[in-house]
Amino acid sequence: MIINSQEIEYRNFYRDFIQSKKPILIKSAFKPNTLNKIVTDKKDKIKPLYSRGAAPFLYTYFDDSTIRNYVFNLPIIKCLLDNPNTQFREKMRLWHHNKGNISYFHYDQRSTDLLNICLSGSKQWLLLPPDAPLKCWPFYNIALPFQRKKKKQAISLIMEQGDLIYIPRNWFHQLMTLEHNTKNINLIFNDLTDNQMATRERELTSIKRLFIPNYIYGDNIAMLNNTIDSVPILKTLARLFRELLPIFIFIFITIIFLSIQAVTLGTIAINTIILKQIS
Ligand SMILES: O=C(O)CCC(=O)C(=O)O
Ligand SMILES: [Fe+2]
Repeated sequence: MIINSQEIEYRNFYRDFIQSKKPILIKSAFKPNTLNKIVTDKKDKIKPLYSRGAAPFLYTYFDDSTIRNYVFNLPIIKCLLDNPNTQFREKMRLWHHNKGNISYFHYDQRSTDLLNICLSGSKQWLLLPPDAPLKCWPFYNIALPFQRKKKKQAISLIMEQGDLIYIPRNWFHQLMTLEHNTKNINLIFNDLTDNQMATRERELTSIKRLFIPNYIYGDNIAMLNNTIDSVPILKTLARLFRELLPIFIFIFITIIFLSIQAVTLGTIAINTIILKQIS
């Protein structure tokens, strides 16, 4: 799970980790100072994701050729980029957090694998595999609170300046920032040899297809789009029902609660009027 950059053969990175979908933290994968300086110089041009828990809610990608050239030419990334089996998204995301920030448990949508490099500071990653999925908010990729027993089983990795982490598609991750001024850049890509999609992700996309017939999933990877086509309509409808059920229950409980409040207030008002009339 943790390896030193000297111990890794970049040529075999795809075969050993990406194809076998094994997360890995590579210590001292790059020299962070030059990149950190480029990013700092450009801080007015690229928009980092600052806020607490920003990860799940904001998807602000930035596009900057100087940063892209630098990042995509780091030997380990270049090796993957040159591999015909990977399809990288050119835009990246920059996270800029202070100590204590938490990006809560979520998985990255669109079945993308992700690489994340740390420019400054440090973060703790908690990882849970897709075969032990957390329950998420309806129609969303963010885990519901609680589920403590499962969350306790997460693997913990500490990422420091100069480290790179690889997280395979559909793995749940939560990040806690350990130092002020922690910056990390996230790159995503699809492994074109891999047509596995998490069941819920596939069914959620199939629901989208019901409403938007030409909906294209993710970065238009044919293999994944074909997989979605094969979801039976009954499974799609069952998923729709399962996602809507908690919303209906919530609305139902709210209506009952408000009705009880209204009846109680009404009774109090009537009693007050009667008491006034008696006296
Ligand atoms: O750094 C963070 O807080 C969030 C990173 C993340 O979720 C990602 O790279 O996918
Ligand atoms: Fe993420």
